[in-house]
Amino acid sequence: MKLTYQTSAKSWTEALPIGNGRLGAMIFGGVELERVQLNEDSLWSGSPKDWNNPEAKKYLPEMRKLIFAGKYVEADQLAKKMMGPYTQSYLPLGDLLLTFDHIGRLSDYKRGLDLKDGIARVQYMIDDVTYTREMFSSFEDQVIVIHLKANKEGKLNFTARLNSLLQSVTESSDEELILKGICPENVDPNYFRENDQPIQYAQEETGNSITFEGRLAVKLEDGFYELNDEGLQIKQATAATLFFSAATSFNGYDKSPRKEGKAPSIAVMKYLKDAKKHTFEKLRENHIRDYTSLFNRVELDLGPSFVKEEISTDQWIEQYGASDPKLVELLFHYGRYLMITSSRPGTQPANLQGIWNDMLQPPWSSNYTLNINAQMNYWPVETCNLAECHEPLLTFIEELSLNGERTAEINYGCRGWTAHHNSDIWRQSAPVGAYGHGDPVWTFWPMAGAWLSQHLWEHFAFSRNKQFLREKAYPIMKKAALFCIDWLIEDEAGYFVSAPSTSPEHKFVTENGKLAAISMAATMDLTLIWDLFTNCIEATKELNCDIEFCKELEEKRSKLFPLQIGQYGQLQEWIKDWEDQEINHRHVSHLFGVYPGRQFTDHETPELFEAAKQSLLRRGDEGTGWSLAWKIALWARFKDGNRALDLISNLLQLVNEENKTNYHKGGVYPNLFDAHPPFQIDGNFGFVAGLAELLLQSHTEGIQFLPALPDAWPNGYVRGLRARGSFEIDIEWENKQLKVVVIRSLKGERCVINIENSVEVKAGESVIDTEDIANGLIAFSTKARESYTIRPIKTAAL
Ligand code: FUC
Repeated sequence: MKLTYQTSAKSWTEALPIGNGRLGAMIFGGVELERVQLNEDSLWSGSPKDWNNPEAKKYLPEMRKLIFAGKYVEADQLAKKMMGPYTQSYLPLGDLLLTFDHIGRLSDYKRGLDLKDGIARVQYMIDDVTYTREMFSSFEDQVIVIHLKANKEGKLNFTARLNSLLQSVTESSDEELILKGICPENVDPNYFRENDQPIQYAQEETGNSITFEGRLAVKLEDGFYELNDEGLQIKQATAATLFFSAATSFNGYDKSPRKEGKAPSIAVMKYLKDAKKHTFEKLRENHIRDYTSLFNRVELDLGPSFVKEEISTDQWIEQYGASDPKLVELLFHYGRYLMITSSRPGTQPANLQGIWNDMLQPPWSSNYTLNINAQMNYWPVETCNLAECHEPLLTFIEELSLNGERTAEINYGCRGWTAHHNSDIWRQSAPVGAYGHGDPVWTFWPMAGAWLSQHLWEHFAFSRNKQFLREKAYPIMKKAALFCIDWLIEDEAGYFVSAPSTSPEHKFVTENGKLAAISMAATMDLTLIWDLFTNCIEATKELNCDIEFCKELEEKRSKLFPLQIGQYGQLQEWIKDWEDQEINHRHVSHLFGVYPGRQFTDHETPELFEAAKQSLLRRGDEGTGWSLAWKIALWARFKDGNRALDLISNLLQLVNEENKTNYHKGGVYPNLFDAHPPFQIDGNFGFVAGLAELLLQSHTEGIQFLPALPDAWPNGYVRGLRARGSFEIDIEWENKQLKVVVIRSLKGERCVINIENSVEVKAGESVIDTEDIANGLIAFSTKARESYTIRPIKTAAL
């Protein structure tokens, strides 16, 4: 449950993250110089703007003609006229630098992050004085707290400074060091190099960008401090508590952060004033109570560790990787930690780097990438019992859908809402690409609304909260479906196809040997639309509403262009059996229907399920971080735990800053951040989801326990996972056999389990009636808040 190291961090991916969903920091743990790199989740470049492109509508009929005539390369060219601008960037707030007046011999250095209490610690000795630091970002008190201590009186002497890469100044009040600044009006993505000034500021008076403020205060138990505009000096103290908080003028995705912005000072001063009323111990207690209320919900034991001696986390990864079950557990718990620290109700959703970023032009703008990455971030939240952490994404979807209604109308003349490959804090919904710079293989993809809507449905499926479904989820899902209804067109045979259509980021080889992105009815479109229509159909039945609309969806779903199996036995990625641009391409978009979708199962669609497995085999076991994570989840659905563990081994390889050259080879950094490379947090979250999927699945009728347990984990338990139907589940196994399952029913729904053995189900001490239904499914009624124990019954033969 701990990440530990014997030296301070030399690079950012060795530093340790703390966060409260909004305020994040990376802690380097230096002895003479401690760097605490700071983030605030609403610190972005830009402001609301119109990115829709009315020209797109004009070109759509011509585009469709080209596609139906098989002129795909020409279609790609035309798509360049249908783009909008790139999104804005997530920005770094600054650094808190602590310079210590240490004179003497350094010994016994260690630093770490304890996942049990969400606190980062540094400890070392200078001669005979022991220095300790404890650091956390408190959700309850909205401050970053740093407690520093020397074990000899008056030995704590240091200076604290604040600085930022953004346009900013530092000043001081009576009690606080203040950092004030403004964000650029525009920051180009780092792959777009056509502007002399990729980072543009406006004059103070004319600007419309976000402004921000950070404040640092101190509370001393003894000694004294001096404060001026340069810094805060602590002298002859024994213990000190630093409080840092920050806020921005961001006031909603559709409001000018200048003219209609919030006043950052007011919020920050209040956070500090309130926090300073508490002792350090009280703040720590508040933090631990809040953090553990989420973190302690899930427990996991995959078997004993091979490591007996103390080992630093990076060496542990390097020497053992996934062969050590305890390291796999650590990566799992770390992913849950990262979710709790980067996404809490009321915050922005976790972006490509969660909330941690130290660059003005971070990779891919550290934005929301909607053709896999943002969704993957949220794959583990429902299964791993962190449903509250889903809230920022669900609110993001709602806001995006409002902008996306205008994009649907202006760009395509369609009803409903659409969004494309990228978004940002302003909820950009139109295609990106700087009006022709981007490649349609990624810019042109109007299916983000369909995919994101799955999250609304899943939040309902796991919670069974009908009010949420009625008031929040279904209206947005319905509008996403309306867009798809209008977007689909009938082909000559009467099937519905999407056109233009791409399979995210992967091109095919045309009949004349050219590479092209755009065609029609790519498998991913069809499976996303199937998923959305199916979820909407089920929603209308749950809510007993929209009978006619439900019929229309059923009718359209049955006439979606049929999915096909290609020459290699693979599930075809495109409408024709074209060769791949890259056989090992990192995206596996056409397998959406296996995971996270539910269209292909061994029982309902055995042939397509098998073909999907062939596709995955053809793609191979390599990939970027998130690609490996997706494959883990896919192998879980294919019930091959050993193959999934091979992929986990690929993911649990150490990537150092020096060997990040191989773009397609994932891994983890010394701080266990997932490496695309570069750092991208989706792989951390996708891995958590994939691991949970090895142990519990509930996407088909009948909850499955241990559907894909690897042979290497013969004994173990998992507690507190969640299944659809609002059940919380503990599973214990021995010699690869199910030993006991405990199901806590949260809403009193009927429970259906899918289990090979015959079982006995007990509520308390009494055996309850179960009903055998077809296909090895067993059902029983439950009462809300009651627990049910399921034990396999040993038959005579056993
Ligand atoms: C998509 C992926 C890349 C990367 C980027 C953020 O474009 O294809 O691999 O993850 O998002």
